[in-house]
Amino acid sequence: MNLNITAFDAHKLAAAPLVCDARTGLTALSEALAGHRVEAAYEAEYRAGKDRWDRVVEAALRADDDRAAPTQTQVIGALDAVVGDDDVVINAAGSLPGDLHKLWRAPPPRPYHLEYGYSCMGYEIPAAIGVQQAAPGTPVWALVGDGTYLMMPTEIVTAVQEGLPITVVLLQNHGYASIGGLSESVGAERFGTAYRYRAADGSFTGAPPPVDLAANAGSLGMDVLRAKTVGELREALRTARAADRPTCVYVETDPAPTAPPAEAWWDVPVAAASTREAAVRARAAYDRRVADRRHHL
Ligand SMILES: Cc1ncc(C[n+]2csc(CCOP(=O)(O)OP(=O)(O)O)c2C)c(N)n1
Ligand SMILES: [Mg+2]
Repeated sequence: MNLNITAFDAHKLAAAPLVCDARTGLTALSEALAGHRVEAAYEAEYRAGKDRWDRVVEAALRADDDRAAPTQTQVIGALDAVVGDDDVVINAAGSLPGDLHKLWRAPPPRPYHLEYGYSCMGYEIPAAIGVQQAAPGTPVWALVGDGTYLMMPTEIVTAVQEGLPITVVLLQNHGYASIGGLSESVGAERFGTAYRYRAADGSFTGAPPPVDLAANAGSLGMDVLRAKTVGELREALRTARAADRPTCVYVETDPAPTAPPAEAWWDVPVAAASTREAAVRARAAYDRRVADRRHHL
């Protein structure tokens, strides 16, 4: 079901369209579904599946070695252990939305604000400013990838000027890990998605250039905490949460994905006319998935 105020969008992706205001629509749906129960067998199957997934999440978030560099999923795990019921976590773009979608635990009332409609890089810091203004005294966390940070760090200055104690958790993996993976899946082999020097063969697989985003955040007025290990990260997150100034927690992570696979398929069309071997293979795989698609209505 696609609930949207705009008919054009409500009809996207072969969903059942419900054209109305979000709050009104959800209220009406809740009323219409009052007393509705699914079959007991379905409910049992659903609960068992959810329990299985909870164990997967638990394993993905765990970090047993305090001295090791954290993976991206362990950063999410460290944050999960630090946030309170009222903390607001904000994210929009990169590989984090997909990972959070699978792994972030948001039991009510824990607020969680994921802008995945446009997934607009650069949304996170201005959003954190807005949330912090609306909820003074509440810890607000903007989760920001390095590519996203480079696109729009400048509103940090506004947070500093306004004395808003937001925390930016900056995940440095030297490139567009998400677009790298996506481009590989459509046969485009990660072209131009790493912030690395060119190697002798012309590929971007050299060392990362000497770009220091933590120093950049500091130069814009933030307090900066650099975390190299899981232990340092936990400590930095706790310090940031208690801080009364805008604070950046900077952590290096590996670009290789560590989140468990969702086994979902994303309909991203693949070039049909390309003669590149990787693209031809990707197109054949795409055509198979399209043929498997079922409409439920
Ligand atoms: C304004 C904007 N431009 C382009 C994109 C497409 N895009 C989505 S994720 C991404 C790369 C994000 O890189 P980073 O923040 O480092 O996250 P990572 O993929 O490494 O997790 C790009 C270019 C976007 N979502 N928003
Ligand atoms: Mg990145």
